Amino acid sequence: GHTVAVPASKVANLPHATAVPVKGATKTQSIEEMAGKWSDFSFAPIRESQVSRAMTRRYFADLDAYAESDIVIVGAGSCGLSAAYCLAKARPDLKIAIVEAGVAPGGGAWLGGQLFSAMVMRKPADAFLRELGVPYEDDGAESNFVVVKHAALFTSTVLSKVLQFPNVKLFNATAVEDLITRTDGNGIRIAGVVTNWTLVSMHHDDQSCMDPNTINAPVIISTTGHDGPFGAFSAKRLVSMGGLPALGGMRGLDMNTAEDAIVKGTREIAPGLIIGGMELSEVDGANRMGPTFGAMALSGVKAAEEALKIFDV
Ligand code: AHZ
Repeated sequence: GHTVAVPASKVANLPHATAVPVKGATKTQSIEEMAGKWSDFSFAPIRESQVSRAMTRRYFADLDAYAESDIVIVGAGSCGLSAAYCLAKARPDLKIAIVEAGVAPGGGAWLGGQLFSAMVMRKPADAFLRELGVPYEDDGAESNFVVVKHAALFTSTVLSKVLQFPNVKLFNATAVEDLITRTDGNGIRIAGVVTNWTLVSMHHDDQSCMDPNTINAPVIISTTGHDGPFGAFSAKRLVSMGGLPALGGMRGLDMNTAEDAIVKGTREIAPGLIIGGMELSEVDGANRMGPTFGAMALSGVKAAEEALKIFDV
């Protein structure tokens, strides 16, 4: 085996040496203290039911707490995660539920484009990278864009920050199947989301009695991406329920036009429903931009701003 010895004097100065104290834990150790002592090694004992309860108790407490949320973000791609970050940071008093159909949050932002690693962000979206503390390369004053060496570095950073906010809960592997609506004299108001396990949503045709669950919230931010197997969900549902006359339909690729249009157009499409990111291209008939992600980050920033306007009323 290969072990790396860390001098004892330095251990206390490493940030990860400060373990979070766990209630009832026998002893808090650093990984450096374990080094070279594997023959005496054993985990603290556990019973299987404790693992079950540790997970289920928290999950059901979250389902209970977030059944009434302040904001639901549908889709945890680059736009949804950017919106979540801004909202959770600005308003620690608001309960923010993120519902993501996939097991893995991040949407299309794990690669920069095709199967390439680097992620391009046009200026001034570099401001959002500085806000997150994501390192990037800038070719200097001549360059109108910056490059993050791997898209996964952006996505994992924004994701880890979002998940650390105490007022955010991510329900992944969970699909939004419908919108909760209220009708008053002024038409339809969106008042929450109807959810189901994604695997259940995929089997409504061959299994019965798999009714969904719900989350009530006065503001929904939908960022489900452009039309595809899961994409543009809320926009399409809004059309089918008569809340929007028709979809504009995403147009062909034009980076310059597309990114400005998505950021500027991010808004409350129907009362209580803000649409951002590439889902918006289906509403407005905007172009796609391909592998440039600045508009996704800044559409998220704007979606958060639009949501807070609703709360400030
Ligand atoms: O799983 C979807 C993905 O993670 C999720 N999602 C879709 N429908 C859902 C539903 N319930 C819950 N009904 C749902 N979750 O939404 C996420 C969308 O992420 P994305 O990366 O596809 O969208 P985005 O708008 O954040 O980023 C778009 C990135 C693109 S596409 C593009 C082009 O095609 O030209 N260019 C860019 C930068």
